Amino acid sequence: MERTLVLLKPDAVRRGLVGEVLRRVEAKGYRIVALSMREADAETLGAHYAEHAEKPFFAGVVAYMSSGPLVALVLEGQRVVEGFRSLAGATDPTVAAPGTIRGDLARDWGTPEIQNLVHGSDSPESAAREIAIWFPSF
Ligand code: IDP
Ligand code: MG
Repeated sequence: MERTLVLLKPDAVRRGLVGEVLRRVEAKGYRIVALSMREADAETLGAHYAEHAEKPFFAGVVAYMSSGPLVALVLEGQRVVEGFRSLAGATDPTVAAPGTIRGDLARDWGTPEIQNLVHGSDSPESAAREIAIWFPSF
């Protein structure tokens, strides 16, 4: 069975949207097989966003992701990697399609980093790598 790593980012927790996002995931039919609220440290975020380490927005993203508690999840289901990306919508919330998590619930706040409520692994290979970072014993 396929799995994906999802993060409900600190803005989702701050804005009281954890329940709404979990509702959408469960309504879609995916199974939550691990869930943990925590404050992410720099080492975890550096590993998680290693592909973006050289990008100009990297420091801003790390500051955003460590600005408060977040919720890490593992979801399970056929084609869940692709399916959760579809539920989440495009990276930029201003243009993310209505009906998606980012399209319905996120917006541009004028910050240098894009605040978009959720992360979802972009391939089964990324999911395996990211699940090992966030849930090493899983
Ligand atoms: P994704 O989350 O849709 O997979 P990625 O390109 O993997 O998007 O970027 C990771 C995160 O970094 C995004 O979710 C967003 O928070 C932030 N980000 C991505 N691109 C930019 C950008 O061009 N400017 C500012 N922040 C960005
Ligand atoms: Mg990504």
